[in-house]
Amino acid sequence: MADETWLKIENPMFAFVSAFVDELARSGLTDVVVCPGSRSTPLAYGFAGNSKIKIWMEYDERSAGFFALGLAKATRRTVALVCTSGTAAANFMPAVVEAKMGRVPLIVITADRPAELRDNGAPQAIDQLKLYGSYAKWYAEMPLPEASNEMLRFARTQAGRAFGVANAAPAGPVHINQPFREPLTPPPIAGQPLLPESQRDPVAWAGRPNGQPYVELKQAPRRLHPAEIGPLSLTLKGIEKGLIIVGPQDDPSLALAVAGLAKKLGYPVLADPLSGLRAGPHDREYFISTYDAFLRDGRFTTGDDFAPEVILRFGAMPTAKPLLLFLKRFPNLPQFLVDGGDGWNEPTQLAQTVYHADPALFCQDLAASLPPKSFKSGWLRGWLECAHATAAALENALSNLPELFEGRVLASMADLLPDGSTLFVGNSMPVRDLDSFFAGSPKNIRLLCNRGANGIDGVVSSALGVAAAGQGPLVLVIGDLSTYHDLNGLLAAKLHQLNATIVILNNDGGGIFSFLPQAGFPHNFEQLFGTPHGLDFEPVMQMYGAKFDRIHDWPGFESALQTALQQDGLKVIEVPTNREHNVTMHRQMWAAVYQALAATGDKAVAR
Ligand SMILES: Cc1ncc(C[n+]2csc(CCOP(=O)(O)OP(=O)(O)O)c2C)c(N)n1
Repeated sequence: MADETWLKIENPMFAFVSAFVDELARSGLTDVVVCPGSRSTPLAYGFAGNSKIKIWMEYDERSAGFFALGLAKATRRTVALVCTSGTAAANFMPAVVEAKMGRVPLIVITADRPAELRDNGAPQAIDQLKLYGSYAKWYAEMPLPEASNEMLRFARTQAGRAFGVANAAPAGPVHINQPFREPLTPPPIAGQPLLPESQRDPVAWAGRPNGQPYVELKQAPRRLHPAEIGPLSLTLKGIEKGLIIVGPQDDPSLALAVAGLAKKLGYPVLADPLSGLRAGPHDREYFISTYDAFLRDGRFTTGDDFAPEVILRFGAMPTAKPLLLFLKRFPNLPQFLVDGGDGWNEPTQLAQTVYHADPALFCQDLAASLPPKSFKSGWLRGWLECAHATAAALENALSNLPELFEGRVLASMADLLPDGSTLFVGNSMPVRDLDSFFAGSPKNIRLLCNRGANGIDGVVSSALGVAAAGQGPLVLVIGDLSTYHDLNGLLAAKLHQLNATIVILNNDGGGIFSFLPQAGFPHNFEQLFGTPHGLDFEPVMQMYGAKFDRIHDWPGFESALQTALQQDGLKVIEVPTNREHNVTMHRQMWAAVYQALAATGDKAVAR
């Protein structure tokens, strides 16, 4: 008997679990992140017995959840997560929240005690029913495993359904709670003989022929009816001063579709760093990436030259605060929001119409209904002029800085990262600096961040999950508190021999708070917000087998990053910075932009 089949055949519990796992594989699951534990033994064996699914062992459930999230993000495929009963399951919560809000497909399978060991003081037993509340897209309490024809069909159905629901737009996490009664290891359970071969329904036991899934969930693409496109197209055709805004989203086909629509409409496109629009070989002529800087200028905060008459929005709410403030200045113009995942990403309360339609198809259909536009309007030229002037001013100001600057680290990634790499950024200032300073690149550089719930937790693990996908060089730029928060996550690099470069922007505390109004109240600021820790990361990084490099000047950073990108394994580059200087230098950057805009005079006026 082959190694893998002894689990499946000898024991009803394993026949049930194997059917479930087999069905996940048939549905398309390729990766599972498993955390150690006893109650989850049948699941662990079940996955180990399936050669189509790769097991990633992770030892800390909080990190494991984020590792699975990163792997799912990178591959754009569903990843399963398995843990034992008790607080192990509770530790998946932050990643489940991020997966729900960031629309990342996960199948979370928690092992549980049977009914007689619940709510009565049995060890390692907590209430796991609907543990993740509204953060699970779908929840199923499974029965105790049973190897009848009917129950094996049920196991297959639940697996297929879990996979289908996790993937269906909006993608997200599903939760399966699976009780097991002892014994949990393979020997046949007394009193539970397997069904005689002759009575076995072949599909229930071995699945549908030719490896087909038992059940599939098919979702029709959401496409607007021509009767809706027509009037919208007519409205937009008559409006010259339009803006397209693309927030965080993950459809790689949207960039081209938006570029096509923007050309037909003659509208500039404000592209969030997480929109997938800023980097890539697609046409970026109308895409603007420097708006976080120039929207702070008076001509946008109070002037009327750039007042739009219509707004078309795609993706989640953009990262840039100046953009939010700009939008709020124009509450009564038509604002159309397109959400392919039935969501309501509209915290401004300004939308006039929310379209639940596939964004790329929406752009294509709308573009097809519009005539070609052969000239650039004054409106469009004005916006593009601001963008170009800002990009040049920032480039100049950044290269003249005498000290290390966090923003320059993010700006430099466009040049330093090779084609095909992924840049993962932490929340707090890294994602904001990415927004402000990563101007764009014709290279394929994928920009990722956990922007669903904006947590500073699990960032290291998420990035290492991306590295595990093996899709090219992975660089993580992260703050020091976020690094500290997920030190446990570093083990993944050692366990799975991952190649990754982590750049820690170490300003000894939460640098973002120095930009907030709290900084104006110095009493207790350091204690409550600045939160310095004085940690030396070097010995910790050595513990995890990382190469560590603390750099002190800009040439040192560039050469350290270039070296790191050539090396295998985990490389950590620490960039020491100062929170107060960081604020001053950001203000210098904005001042350079204001000056450059003033110098453009009439050219940067949208008429
Ligand atoms: C899990 C979690 N806890 C707390 C916060 C609140 N928070 C936002 S930014 C921040 C400071 C982050 O510091 P660091 O990672 O060093 O980045 P920096 O602010 O220096 O850019 C904190 C505590 C959060 N977003 N998520």
